[in-house]
Amino acid sequence: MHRVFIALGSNLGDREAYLAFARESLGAMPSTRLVAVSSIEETAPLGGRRQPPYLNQMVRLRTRLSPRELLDGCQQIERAAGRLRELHRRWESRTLDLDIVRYDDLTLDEPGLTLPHPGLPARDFWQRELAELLGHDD
Ligand code: A4P
Ligand code: MG
Repeated sequence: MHRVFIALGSNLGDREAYLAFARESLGAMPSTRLVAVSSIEETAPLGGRRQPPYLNQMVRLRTRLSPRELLDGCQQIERAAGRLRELHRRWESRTLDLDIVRYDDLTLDEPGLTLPHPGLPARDFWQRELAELLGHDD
Protein backbone atom coordinates (compact mmCIF):
# COMPACT_ATOMS: atom_id res chain seq x y z
CA MET A 1 0.00 0.00 0.00
CA HIS A 2 1.24 3.47 -0.84
CA ARG A 3 1.16 6.32 1.65
CA VAL A 4 -0.38 9.49 0.27
CA PHE A 5 -1.21 12.98 1.51
CA ILE A 6 -3.94 14.97 -0.22
CA ALA A 7 -4.77 18.64 0.34
CA LEU A 8 -8.40 19.73 0.27
CA GLY A 9 -9.43 23.33 -0.40
CA SER A 10 -12.77 25.08 -0.84
CA ASN A 11 -13.69 28.73 -1.01
CA LEU A 12 -17.17 28.71 -2.50
CA GLY A 13 -20.59 27.62 -1.28
CA ASP A 14 -20.92 25.31 1.71
CA ARG A 15 -17.20 24.85 2.25
CA GLU A 16 -17.55 22.44 5.21
CA ALA A 17 -19.88 20.24 3.19
CA TYR A 18 -17.48 20.13 0.22
CA LEU A 19 -14.63 19.05 2.49
CA ALA A 20 -16.84 16.36 4.02
CA PHE A 21 -17.84 15.19 0.53
CA ALA A 22 -14.15 15.03 -0.43
CA ARG A 23 -13.14 13.02 2.66
CA GLU A 24 -15.95 10.57 2.07
CA SER A 25 -15.27 10.25 -1.67
CA LEU A 26 -11.51 9.81 -1.26
CA GLY A 27 -12.06 7.05 1.30
CA ALA A 28 -14.49 5.34 -1.09
CA MET A 29 -12.04 5.11 -4.01
CA PRO A 30 -11.10 1.53 -4.95
CA SER A 31 -8.27 -0.09 -2.94
CA THR A 32 -8.03 3.01 -0.77
CA ARG A 33 -8.42 3.67 2.93
CA LEU A 34 -8.69 7.01 4.71
CA VAL A 35 -6.19 6.81 7.56
CA ALA A 36 -6.21 10.23 9.21
CA VAL A 37 -7.48 13.77 8.77
CA SER A 38 -5.91 17.05 9.90
CA SER A 39 -7.82 19.87 11.50
CA ILE A 40 -9.62 22.31 9.21
CA GLU A 41 -8.11 25.79 8.91
CA GLU A 42 -9.53 28.96 7.44
CA THR A 43 -6.85 30.66 5.35
CA ALA A 44 -6.51 33.92 3.43
CA PRO A 45 -6.56 33.35 -0.34
CA LEU A 46 -3.15 33.05 -2.01
CA GLY A 47 -2.57 34.31 -5.50
CA GLY A 48 -3.27 38.01 -5.29
CA ARG A 49 -6.73 38.15 -6.78
CA ARG A 50 -9.77 39.08 -4.75
CA GLN A 51 -11.36 35.84 -3.56
CA PRO A 52 -13.23 34.58 -0.53
CA PRO A 53 -11.21 32.83 2.20
CA TYR A 54 -10.51 29.12 1.92
CA LEU A 55 -11.12 26.21 4.21
CA ASN A 56 -8.12 23.91 3.96
CA GLN A 57 -7.54 20.42 5.31
CA MET A 58 -5.20 17.52 4.60
CA VAL A 59 -5.91 13.81 4.66
CA ARG A 60 -3.71 10.75 4.78
CA LEU A 61 -4.56 7.73 2.65
CA ARG A 62 -3.34 4.22 2.09
CA THR A 63 -3.91 3.14 -1.49
CA ARG A 64 -2.96 0.67 -4.19
CA LEU A 65 -3.82 3.21 -6.88
CA SER A 66 -0.98 4.56 -9.02
CA PRO A 67 -0.28 8.31 -8.95
CA ARG A 68 -2.17 8.75 -12.25
CA GLU A 69 -5.15 6.72 -11.05
CA LEU A 70 -5.20 8.80 -7.91
CA LEU A 71 -5.07 12.06 -9.90
CA ASP A 72 -7.95 10.85 -12.08
CA GLY A 73 -9.92 9.95 -8.97
CA CYS A 74 -9.30 13.39 -7.47
CA GLN A 75 -10.41 15.12 -10.65
CA GLN A 76 -13.59 13.03 -10.77
CA ILE A 77 -14.38 14.05 -7.20
CA GLU A 78 -13.74 17.72 -8.05
CA ARG A 79 -16.09 17.44 -10.99
CA ALA A 80 -18.70 15.73 -8.89
CA ALA A 81 -18.45 18.63 -6.47
CA GLY A 82 -19.57 20.91 -9.24
CA ARG A 83 -16.38 22.37 -10.45
CA LEU A 84 -16.34 23.17 -14.16
CA ARG A 85 -12.72 22.55 -14.94
CA GLU A 86 -13.06 23.67 -18.55
CA LEU A 87 -14.22 27.11 -17.55
CA HIS A 88 -12.04 27.79 -14.60
CA ARG A 89 -8.85 29.75 -14.68
CA ARG A 90 -5.87 29.15 -12.49
CA TRP A 91 -6.25 30.47 -8.92
CA GLU A 92 -9.94 31.05 -9.45
CA SER A 93 -12.45 30.36 -6.69
CA ARG A 94 -13.59 26.78 -6.56
CA THR A 95 -16.02 24.61 -4.67
CA LEU A 96 -13.37 21.92 -4.26
CA ASP A 97 -9.71 21.62 -5.15
CA LEU A 98 -7.74 18.42 -4.46
CA ASP A 99 -3.96 18.38 -4.69
CA ILE A 100 -1.71 15.36 -4.20
CA VAL A 101 0.92 16.69 -1.83
CA ARG A 102 3.04 13.55 -1.42
CA TYR A 103 2.97 9.99 -2.76
CA ASP A 104 5.42 7.84 -0.78
CA ASP A 105 8.81 9.45 -1.39
CA LEU A 106 8.17 9.63 -5.11
CA THR A 107 9.63 12.50 -7.13
CA LEU A 108 7.92 13.11 -10.45
CA ASP A 109 7.76 15.98 -12.93
CA GLU A 110 5.51 15.06 -15.83
CA PRO A 111 2.90 16.97 -17.80
CA GLY A 112 -0.09 17.17 -15.48
CA LEU A 113 1.59 15.66 -12.42
CA THR A 114 4.35 16.99 -10.21
CA LEU A 115 5.30 15.23 -6.95
CA PRO A 116 5.79 16.26 -4.29
CA HIS A 117 3.41 19.16 -5.00
CA PRO A 118 5.57 22.25 -5.72
CA GLY A 119 3.32 24.42 -3.55
CA LEU A 120 4.38 22.67 -0.34
CA PRO A 121 7.39 24.86 0.60
CA ALA A 122 5.37 28.07 0.19
CA ARG A 123 2.19 27.04 2.05
CA ASP A 124 2.54 27.23 5.80
CA PHE A 125 -0.94 25.78 6.33
CA TRP A 126 -0.03 22.65 4.29
CA GLN A 127 3.12 22.26 6.37
CA ARG A 128 1.14 22.52 9.62
CA GLU A 129 -1.45 20.01 8.40
CA LEU A 130 1.24 17.62 7.14
CA ALA A 131 3.05 17.80 10.48
CA GLU A 132 -0.20 16.90 12.25
CA LEU A 133 -0.65 13.86 10.03
CA LEU A 134 2.95 12.71 10.24
CA GLY A 135 2.56 12.48 14.01
CA HIS A 136 -0.25 9.99 13.47
CA ASP A 137 1.07 6.54 12.58
CA ASP A 138 -0.99 3.90 10.84
N1 A4P B 1 -1.14 18.81 -11.20
C1 A4P B 1 0.21 18.69 -11.24
N2 A4P B 1 0.68 18.14 -10.12
C2 A4P B 1 -0.40 17.89 -9.33
C3 A4P B 1 -0.53 17.32 -8.02
N3 A4P B 1 0.54 16.90 -7.30
N4 A4P B 1 -1.78 17.23 -7.51
C4 A4P B 1 -1.92 19.37 -12.29
C5 A4P B 1 -2.87 17.65 -8.21
N5 A4P B 1 -2.80 18.20 -9.46
C6 A4P B 1 -1.56 18.33 -10.01
O1 A4P B 1 -4.70 21.99 -11.26
C7 A4P B 1 -4.00 22.28 -12.43
C8 A4P B 1 -3.28 21.05 -12.90
O2 A4P B 1 -2.33 20.68 -11.94
C9 A4P B 1 -4.14 19.82 -13.05
O3 A4P B 1 -4.54 19.66 -14.37
C10 A4P B 1 -3.21 18.66 -12.63
O4 A4P B 1 -2.97 17.79 -13.72
P1 A4P B 1 -6.13 22.50 -11.06
O5 A4P B 1 -6.58 22.02 -9.74
O6 A4P B 1 -6.92 22.19 -12.24
O7 A4P B 1 -5.90 24.08 -11.10
P2 A4P B 1 -5.58 25.04 -9.94
O8 A4P B 1 -5.79 24.33 -8.65
O9 A4P B 1 -6.30 26.30 -10.16
O10 A4P B 1 -4.09 25.35 -10.18
P3 A4P B 1 -2.93 24.90 -9.32
O11 A4P B 1 -1.69 25.34 -9.96
O12 A4P B 1 -3.05 23.45 -8.95
O13 A4P B 1 -3.18 25.79 -8.07
P4 A4P B 1 -3.23 25.27 -6.62
O14 A4P B 1 -1.84 25.13 -6.16
O15 A4P B 1 -4.13 24.11 -6.48
O16 A4P B 1 -3.84 26.53 -5.93
N6 A4P B 1 -5.38 29.93 -1.22
C11 A4P B 1 -5.59 29.31 -0.02
N7 A4P B 1 -5.59 30.03 1.11
N8 A4P B 1 -5.82 27.97 0.03
C12 A4P B 1 -5.83 27.18 -1.11
O17 A4P B 1 -6.06 25.97 -1.00
N9 A4P B 1 -5.57 27.11 -3.53
C13 A4P B 1 -5.34 27.68 -4.70
C14 A4P B 1 -5.19 26.83 -5.90
C15 A4P B 1 -5.13 29.12 -4.79
N10 A4P B 1 -5.15 29.83 -3.54
C16 A4P B 1 -5.38 29.20 -2.37
C17 A4P B 1 -5.60 27.81 -2.36
MG1 MG C 1 -5.01 22.32 -7.76
